[in-house]
Amino acid sequence: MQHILQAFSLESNDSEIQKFGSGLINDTFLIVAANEKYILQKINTEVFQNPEIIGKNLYEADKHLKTLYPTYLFISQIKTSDGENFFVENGNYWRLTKFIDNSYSINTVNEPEMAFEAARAFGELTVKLQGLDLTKLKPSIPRFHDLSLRYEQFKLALQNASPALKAASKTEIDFYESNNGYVETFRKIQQDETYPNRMIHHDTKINNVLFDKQTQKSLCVCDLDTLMPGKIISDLGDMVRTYSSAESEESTEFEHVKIRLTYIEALMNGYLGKLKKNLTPSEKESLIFAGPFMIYMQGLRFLTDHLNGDVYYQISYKNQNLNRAKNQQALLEDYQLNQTKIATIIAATLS
Ligand code: NDG
Repeated sequence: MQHILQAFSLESNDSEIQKFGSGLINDTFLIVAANEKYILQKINTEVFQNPEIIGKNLYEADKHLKTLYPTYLFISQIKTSDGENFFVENGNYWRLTKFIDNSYSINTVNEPEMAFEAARAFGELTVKLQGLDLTKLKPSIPRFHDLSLRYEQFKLALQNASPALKAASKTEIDFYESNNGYVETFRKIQQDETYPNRMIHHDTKINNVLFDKQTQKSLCVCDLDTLMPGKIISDLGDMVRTYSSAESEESTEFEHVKIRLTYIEALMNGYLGKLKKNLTPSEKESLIFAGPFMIYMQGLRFLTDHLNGDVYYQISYKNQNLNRAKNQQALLEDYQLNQTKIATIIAATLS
């Protein structure tokens, strides 16, 4: 790997390289060279078929932030000695960034304060990127959070799956089909001209936030490959999905998969505290839909992958994607039971 480091003008004689993190998409390494720490990543080009788009989106976001908010911590791409965002070799795209000192990340949210901090960080990113010319940017994954597309993919998987596989997941198929009213709600938002696109992170899970070792406050967000124009329901919804659940999406203790209202309150306070002044009436109206939108879409994606024979999400045991779909179903059912209380929390946060 030494020549890769050299491409980024890193002194490689005394460098150390080790695998880093728990991400499932890209390959990530921690580099120590000349007493500085860096993160080197090989982009997964199955998922990101045009990495140059990531490079361009991050470059534009970085330029905007550096101009308007010079002290805001944003993880910049380090250019190669040829001035490129990636070192490309044999179709592999390598990207280098600085490692953020004094930071740590967590994999589960066990205190409402962490949910507040993380949500604040994602809200701040979107608020600070307001004003960036979105017409310069393209999606790094086209139609990534387009629920209509995800529903079409589910229908296609149903057509192609064997009768035995379908019979064994009939309860889940029925659940996701009978809740397809969410697809219609999404379509209305998509067609609403008063509903803006903003710069959205699109993967707001907790381990994409770096916390300060001393203060436990959020320092910055990371894993910026899906930072692209989108709707706020994507980021808010994925926080509801992953911070408010009492169990991770891998849990098979479905009876414990429940919404924790104190975490909803904390994350709403964190996110809307940053953004509420900027929201349009149509966005405010959609906040209650954010959680179900993302829970439903994620469950649908897991079930679709199960029906397709587990081609997208890595599995370590048979029926894991079906279990993930069941887990999301349990969470969505509990959200539906708590919807009135959640609406009250949102209204209080907005007031
Ligand atoms: C992956 C997905 C993300 C999803 C998560 C669920 C991509 C690029 O898995 O959308 O929410 O665990 O498909 N990312 O990170």
